[in-house]
Amino acid sequence: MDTKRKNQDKSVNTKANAGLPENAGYGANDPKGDDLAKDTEDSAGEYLTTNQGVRINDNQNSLKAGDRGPTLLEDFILREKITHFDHERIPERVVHARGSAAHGYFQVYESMAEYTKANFLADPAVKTPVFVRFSTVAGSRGSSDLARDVRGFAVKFYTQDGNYDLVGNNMPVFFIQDAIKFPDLIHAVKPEPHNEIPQAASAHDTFWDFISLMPESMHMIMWVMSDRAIPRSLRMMEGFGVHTFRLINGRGKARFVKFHWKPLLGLHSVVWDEAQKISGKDPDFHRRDLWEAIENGDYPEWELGVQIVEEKDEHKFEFDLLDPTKLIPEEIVPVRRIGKMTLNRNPDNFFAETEQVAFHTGNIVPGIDFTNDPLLQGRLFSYLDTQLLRLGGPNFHELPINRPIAPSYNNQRDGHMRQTVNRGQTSYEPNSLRGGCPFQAGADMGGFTSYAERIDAQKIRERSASFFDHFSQATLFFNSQSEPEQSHIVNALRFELGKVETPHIRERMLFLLSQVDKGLANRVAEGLGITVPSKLDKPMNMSFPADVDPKKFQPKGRPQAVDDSPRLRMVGNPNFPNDNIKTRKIAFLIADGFDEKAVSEMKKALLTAGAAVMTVAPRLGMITGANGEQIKADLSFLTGSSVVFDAFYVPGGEESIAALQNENESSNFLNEAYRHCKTIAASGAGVQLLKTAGIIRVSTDTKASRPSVQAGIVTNADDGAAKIASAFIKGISQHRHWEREVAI
Ligand code: HDE
Repeated sequence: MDTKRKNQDKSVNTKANAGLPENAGYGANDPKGDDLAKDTEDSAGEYLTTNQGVRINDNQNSLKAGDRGPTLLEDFILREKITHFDHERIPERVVHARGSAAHGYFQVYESMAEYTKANFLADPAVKTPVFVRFSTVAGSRGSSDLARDVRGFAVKFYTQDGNYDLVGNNMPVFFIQDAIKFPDLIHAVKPEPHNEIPQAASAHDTFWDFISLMPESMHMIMWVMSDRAIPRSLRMMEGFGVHTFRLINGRGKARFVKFHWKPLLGLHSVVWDEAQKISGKDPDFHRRDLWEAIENGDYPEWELGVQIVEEKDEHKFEFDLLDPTKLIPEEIVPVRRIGKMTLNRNPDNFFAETEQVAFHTGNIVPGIDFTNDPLLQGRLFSYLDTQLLRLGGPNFHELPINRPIAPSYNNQRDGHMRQTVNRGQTSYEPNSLRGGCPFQAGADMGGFTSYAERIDAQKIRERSASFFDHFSQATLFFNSQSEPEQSHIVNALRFELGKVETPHIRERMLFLLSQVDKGLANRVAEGLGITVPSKLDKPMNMSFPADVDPKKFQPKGRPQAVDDSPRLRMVGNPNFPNDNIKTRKIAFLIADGFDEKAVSEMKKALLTAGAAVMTVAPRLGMITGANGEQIKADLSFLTGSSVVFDAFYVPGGEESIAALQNENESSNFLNEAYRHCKTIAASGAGVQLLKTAGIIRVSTDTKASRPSVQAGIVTNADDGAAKIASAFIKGISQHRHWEREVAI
């Protein structure tokens, strides 16, 4: 790979550069006036010391009674070091434990003051610092990035009016409608409690047992079984706030809003076979990709989108806006893109930032408010509660990554690990001893006032009947997928349900799938070697009682406004034209004797188009071309792997191709690339390697010197790499050539 540039953009991300007073928020909280930038860097000190500042004279040997004698309890240096080490872990998050994060900033395109009084959405000149943590849900901290799973997409905006957290996912709906089911869902999906199997994947019998008893999960199941659950990159996935929130403007007018993040690199996934292989070859695939992109100056970007619904239209949809298992199709309420988020700085310390960051759905600022979505309401309690346990007490807001840039003044005091030295006599309000400070801020002074929603209701434990249509949007999602994506859903369900050992769980699932789409259920059933039951004879839980005819219990809602929503698919989604190859990774397969001209011509074309090129050879070290020019092999067939690349090029050079033909792994590379539907190009003698690998048939056609482009295979038996460069680039921009996939 080209030499990495340490090119992180520090110019926009500091608190001062974000248009905020230097040290805002820190002076008040930090008696020494330290800020993030001044936090300790160990290498800055000349001598090792203990935590008490005592210089250490020997860090190699513990204090012993004689050089072969027992270690002495007196050794305060050893005891301090080991004790600190013993306490270096905090409990991992109960969900979303594996995460990767980055700093950046957000800027609105034009003032949204008509809709919200949130100041960070009012002024296009303001760059609001953000910290974004992406995560998988089920796996533990050390699990693989490529599990089939939902991805967390949590954004902390450090606004001038306080921290605002938009804690979303890469899917716009959720499994359950009411927070009271969340612990059940998570217990079911995590490794089974008796043997802690499976790791980094959704559990089999327990998860599908639960799901098959919870018809409300069927829409989300369609998303989780789709390619959205195996993204190519964290930089290439959408984000969603999921719940309906409220925007409140300066005149107190409220509107409903759904939040979206639209990635400027488009929407891409890997295929399941690749996902499983990447989990072994590079379990840090997504983490590495995000880190390297930022190091290389390829800053990931997303546009913030909003779907705004007037209050008077609350009941005009065929679903309930408060139901988190439903989305508003973009064809009905278009997404307006209102600003852009850029991630431009990697964390300095994983633990201090990525691990200790504490998100909370309850962190909102004036201009944004909640709705009564019963899932959101439960989250409002859960996040603060979980941080108290995970971060050890009520002062986690003082950790640098969690500190607001807006100054915080209140009378909260003490508690574990309090950093602030609060001065003065008063810690209560109202007071007169300190002239009444700090005062309450009226709404005109930026004080937060909750939206005065009228509520006149009975206190009941019930679910609204408007939440009962569990299948219409699952059907809409499935129908809106392209053919290859539908096949991937079928295969995902065959795989996951194929791992389930209890027959009646599979049957119940097939019945639910048949309520989504009969063809889907039949295709899954075929793979499982069973048939779809026409009715259920096993008891269901409260969502689906045994004494109720299921057909009556799951009314399809009112006729859906759309029966095809192209913006729900990944292939051919009008929001994301496949028109560039920026940051894609292309492997050049070479050996001694390669054609230098072909390599340099193709490399130049790809780099100009924004892609990255890496050379893979039978061995590491310098590889010598046919005319004596040398280039470094970035990877060998042993250290590299086909699945971590987006496309492949085999340049000519008789000697190079003869060597590659002797190297089994080169054929494996190309075969996998072929099976994973990626673009492959070859020129000159390189075309022979495609024949050896069985990717193109030996035909007179490939001997001809005219270029050929077929299903993402771009060849020119003539030496001219330049002649096929643009066809190669176009092929890569298509991402995958699904026509190569065997239809099921
Ligand atoms: Fe979370 N969720 N969640 N969740 N969630 C947590 O908070 C919870 C839900 C989401 O990178 C926990 O700090 C409940 C929906 C993300 O640090 C915990 C319910 C959505 C992250 C928690 C939900 C999310 C979390 C675990 C149902 C998408 C990672 C550790 C009522 C809109 C944030 C922590 C990060 C993390 C509870 C449902 C997204 C336990 C009770 C829906 C992205 O508080």
